Amino acid sequence: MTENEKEVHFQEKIDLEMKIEPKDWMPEGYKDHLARQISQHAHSEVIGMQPEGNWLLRAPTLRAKAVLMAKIQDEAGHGLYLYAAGETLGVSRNEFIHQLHEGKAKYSSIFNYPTLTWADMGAVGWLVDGAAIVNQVSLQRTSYGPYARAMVRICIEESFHQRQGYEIISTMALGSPEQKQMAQDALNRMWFPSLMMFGPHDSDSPNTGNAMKWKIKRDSNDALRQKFIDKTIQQAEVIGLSIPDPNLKWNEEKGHYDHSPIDWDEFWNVVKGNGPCNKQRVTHHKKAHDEGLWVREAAIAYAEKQRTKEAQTV
Ligand code: BYC
Repeated sequence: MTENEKEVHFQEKIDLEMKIEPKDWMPEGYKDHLARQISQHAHSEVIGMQPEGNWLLRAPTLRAKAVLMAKIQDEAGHGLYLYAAGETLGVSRNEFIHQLHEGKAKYSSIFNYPTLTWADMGAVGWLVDGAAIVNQVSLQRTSYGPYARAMVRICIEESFHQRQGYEIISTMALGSPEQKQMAQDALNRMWFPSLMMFGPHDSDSPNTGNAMKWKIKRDSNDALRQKFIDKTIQQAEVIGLSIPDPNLKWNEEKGHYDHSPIDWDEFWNVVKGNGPCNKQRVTHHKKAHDEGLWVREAAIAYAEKQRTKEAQTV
């Protein structure tokens, strides 16, 4: 088959809703696009452990601490599934991490905001994991098999994460006036950054065209953002919190809520590395990576020892 014929065959498979698997032929553009998005996604899961880790030692009860600990460990697991999916594209995990440290690979903008109070643990679970679920449910149908399968496992765990966050925020919202104020403050700070997680406005999203053609993405950034807004407003109402947007209004004709414009200057500023915590997050990741070298070396040495032993017993 010529390259052109291979490409036609590839697109036919995509159009027929067949999954692309690691050993299948795929255009270089498709491979690069996926490696970029999957690694960005994996880095987000792992960097996202930092803002929550900030509150582990200050959780108000043993139960809250155990639940938060389990959630944070899940995020590490998500990173692992995603790096493994990314490696099937021929890029090593070391290379992905090198790209993160060099500032070539991105991670979700939301994790460059600080977590200032315990109520932020509620807001992260409720809003950040809530936004992630909307995005990832859509990605379960992505065309690349290993990415789609990782998403299925991740989404199941994300539902627990969203619920643990909503439990924290509702306990505070329905608690004392001071606690309610803390919950409202967390919502005020996290609302717009959560909307930014879905990426730039469709008209400023250079990757969406190919992503939709190759069915890597099934819905556009704006469509998913709108879905998240519509479902989250009701959740805020139930616990008596106000979404910090005076222009939120149900639009009967569209069947969606209208909202204020998003501050895209703030978004790009954070994406370009100038958010409140960008430097702190990457510096911390580098430090943990360097300090964990001995663990990786020990694991490799142990695996090699086991292999040698097995070879000797055959
Ligand atoms: N932040 O053309 P576009 C979690 C970049 S973690 C930073 O629309 P695309 C959790 C974008 O990469 C789960 N950068 O891109 C963990 C591109 O730059 P490059 C987080 C962003 O790929 C712990 C440029 O802007 N979820 O749930 O079509 C605790 C133009 O954008 C962002 C994921 O990672 C952003 N928000 O669409 C709690 C989802 N948005 O790469 C919770 C996986 C855009 O060309 N990723 N950029 O240099 C995706 O679904 C898509 O990549 C996006 C962007 C929707 C984010």
